[in-house]
Amino acid sequence: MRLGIIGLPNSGKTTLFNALTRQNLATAAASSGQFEVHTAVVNVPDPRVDRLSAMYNPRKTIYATITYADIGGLDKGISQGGLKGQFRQELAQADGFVHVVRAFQDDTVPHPYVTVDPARDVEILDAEFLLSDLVAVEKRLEKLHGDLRIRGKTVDKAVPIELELMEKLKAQLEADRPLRDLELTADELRLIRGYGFLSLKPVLIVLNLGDDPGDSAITLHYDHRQSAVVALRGKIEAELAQLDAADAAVFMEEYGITELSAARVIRLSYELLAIQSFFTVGEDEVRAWSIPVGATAPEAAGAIHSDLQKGFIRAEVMKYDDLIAAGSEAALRASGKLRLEGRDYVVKDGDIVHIRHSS
Ligand SMILES: Nc1nc2c(ncn2[C@@H]2O[C@H](COP(=O)(O)OP(=O)(O)OP(=O)(O)O)[C@@H](O)[C@H]2O)c(=O)[nH]1
Ligand SMILES: [Mg+2]
Repeated sequence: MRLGIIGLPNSGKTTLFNALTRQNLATAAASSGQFEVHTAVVNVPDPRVDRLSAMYNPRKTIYATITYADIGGLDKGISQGGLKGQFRQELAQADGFVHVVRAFQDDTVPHPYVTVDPARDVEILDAEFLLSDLVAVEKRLEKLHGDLRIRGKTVDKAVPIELELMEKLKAQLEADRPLRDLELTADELRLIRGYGFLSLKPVLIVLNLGDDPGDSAITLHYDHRQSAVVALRGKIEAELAQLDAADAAVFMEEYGITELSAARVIRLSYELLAIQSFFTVGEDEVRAWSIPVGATAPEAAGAIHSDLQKGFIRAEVMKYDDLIAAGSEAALRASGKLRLEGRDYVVKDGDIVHIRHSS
């Protein structure tokens, strides 16, 4: 899973990237405004994994991960005539976005539109994404209409279906609404998956607050599907991410911070992607695996290895809460709470799964 960190120049993208990934990339008051991408993989914090690891004492403990990409260079006008090349590719391949919006006042850091105005800034990039999608939809419509004209009555029956769908997307975009607000069927989503439409992707808006205590009152209304808003103090979080746990604790007390937001942002972005975790356990490793909500037992097996999906026989499933309540796997087995599930079983978040297979 890959999340693109986007935002206007100087909004604090790299600062947030550093806070989430514990890196120390240079930030600058003078934005270069250039297309530039930095990526890092982070563990998704999960107390359940910690607990299971304490129970099984495995050689390895592996958390679910998310890749964050700090994408510099987005600004007003970028989608005029369609996003091009590497830039388009980088955005299109993201599974979702973390949209950093400046809410901090700081005269030493110039704002590209002078005043600090989070709602306006969100609008600016949203409009760019709508325009980028509209250009792509119109291009596709042109091609589909061309196919209809050339081949006349013997046209592939998929063409009119896609045409109708594209017209629906176009109407949505022309009404200034993101594609993720449309209720599309699984079939429709499959049809358009290859286009990488930007306004279809889930988005987490991060309000980057300053240190002024009054900043905590700043809010933003963003009433769209598959989206959420969180606020944090990016600069402090980035500084804290550089410290070891003991020093960070002292620092946090000084600033009156009870919990780091970075961990919360990582979890929120994981949930926003509509993915969930199941676990495998043993002496060798305790591991969290990511699957889409709604995935079946064979699909979960496939996340581990394609051979396990092909040779799938059954899944032994322990509920996380049952295991914790029982105290050990042996006790859970003795109580008859180990379940045997077949191909149609829909795996739930927190399931501990052992795949029986024939391969
Ligand atoms: N006061 C204050 N300054 C911040 C905060 N977050 C970022 N800055 C400063 O704002 C400047 C820009 O931050 P960056 O993280 O580089 O912003 P960016 O969005 O990555 O900028 P570009 O990649 O150049 O577009 C730097 O000087 C940061 O130190 C914050 O929460 N408070
Ligand atoms: Mg940057």
